[in-house]
Amino acid sequence: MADDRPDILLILNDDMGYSDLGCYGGEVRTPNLDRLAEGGTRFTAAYSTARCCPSRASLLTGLHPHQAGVGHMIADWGADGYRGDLNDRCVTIAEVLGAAGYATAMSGKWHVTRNMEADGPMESWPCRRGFERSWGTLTGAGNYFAPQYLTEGDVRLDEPGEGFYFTDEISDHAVEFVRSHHRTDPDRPLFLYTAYTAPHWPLHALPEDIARYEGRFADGWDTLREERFDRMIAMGLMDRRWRLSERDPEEPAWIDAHHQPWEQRRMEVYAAQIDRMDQGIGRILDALRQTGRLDNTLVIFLSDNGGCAEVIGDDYSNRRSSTELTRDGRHVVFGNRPELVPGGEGTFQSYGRAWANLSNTPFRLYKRWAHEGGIATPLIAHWPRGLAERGQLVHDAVQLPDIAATCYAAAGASYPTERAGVGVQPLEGHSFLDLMRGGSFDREAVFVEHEGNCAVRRGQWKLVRRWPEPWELYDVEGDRTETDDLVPGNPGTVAELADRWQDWAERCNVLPWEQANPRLREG
Ligand SMILES: [Ca+2]
Repeated sequence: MADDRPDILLILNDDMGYSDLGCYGGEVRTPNLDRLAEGGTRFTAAYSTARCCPSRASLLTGLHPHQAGVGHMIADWGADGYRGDLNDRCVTIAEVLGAAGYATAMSGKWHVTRNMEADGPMESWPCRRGFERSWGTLTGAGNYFAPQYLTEGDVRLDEPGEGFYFTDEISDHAVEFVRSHHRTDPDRPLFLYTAYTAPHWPLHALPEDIARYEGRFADGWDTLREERFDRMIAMGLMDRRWRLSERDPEEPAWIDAHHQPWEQRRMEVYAAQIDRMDQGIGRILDALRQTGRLDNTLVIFLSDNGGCAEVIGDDYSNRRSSTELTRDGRHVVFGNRPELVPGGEGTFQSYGRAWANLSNTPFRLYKRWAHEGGIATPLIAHWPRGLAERGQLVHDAVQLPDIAATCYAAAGASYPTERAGVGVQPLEGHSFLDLMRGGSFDREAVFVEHEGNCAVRRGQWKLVRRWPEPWELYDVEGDRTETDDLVPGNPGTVAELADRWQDWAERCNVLPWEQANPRLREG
């Protein structure tokens, strides 16, 4: 008898702002994601945990990041919440769905292990955490034309040659996983995790994609932020009562910006990186359509954190490899230098704070912080056979652990109590399938901690702090863009939410940042 459980395609991308996609009000051409949005559901209040590693650990396990052992990045800081590796008391979506009979595959970026060397421990590599097939990088960011730590299953791969562009390779491997699965085992459902590095820095894109955006950002970040916000209101993503946050006070008005042609070029390359990803997503969807599988596939798309304000300095190479070369032997030049044209493999730059401010329109702050600009992510879900609603918006707050729970509910898979004889922590997420079918959602609150930046969102309130500053309080129903701090008039609400955040932190292995971070602890 044919198995009628859905395939699940989980697509994550990297460091993209809340409103870059066309279907979230942005300038980037994303017809494939826009079609998924038209035929499915967009969430307007979905939350990540502000950075690559913790977000991925939470997404993959249905737990909060510190519970999975990846409360910060991939270094072992000597405490349970900060091991830099998925621990033995969590299970990945691939492990749970694999045990339920799914075929499992992943293409792209892993970034939840501290062990990346071929002769070291592999316990938390994709192939040891439930994926039957995997291809991609074990690490975080890197050169799109020659990424480091490329791995297929248990095997580390050689440096790629001419014609390699990482985004295309991630798409092509995902397509191949769909096609080969359908050839060999068509009746078995497939779980495919596709994790793009786009549009994380460096600004590396293909000339034909960059050309498509020539001049598109010439009006500058101030005008473009206003235009985005207007489109978001017209689309129903934003409430008319909310105010566009002020331009980042550290950045100049566009009319005062130096090096405008270079500034435009940075954003053109960034847009091209997202555009190329969308083209690849189109090819994966085509493979599912051509094999007759798309109608019964649950596709989920999201970003791992908000737009990124990090600056690449001239000395950046010292932190990684001072001898990084292009494939034809030239030195890669690091640094956001206006005399260098970004896009090709000879440069290594980022798009900078002002453009990240546009990416996160209408919100404040960026990747790393728990304000909306750091943690609000687009989230699209599409499943023609399972979800009747088309083009709807869901405004309820959801967060990363809910993705695993939703996958388990769609697959009818049960969450285990143990893994290899060790007790597994209870699932933290809640399935949002009912929410997409017009039902309600039973959640106490959304909780976040990253580098001492903390947030709790419950009902109309969000309590948030920027380490080491004090708490701020916002009414997210009346002021989602966090422009009016209500701490002074609401001491009871502040105390109650701060207590709830503290209870959550203690339950989930979160340490005070001064205590977690070895540099602060020992300094
Ligand atoms: Ca990221």
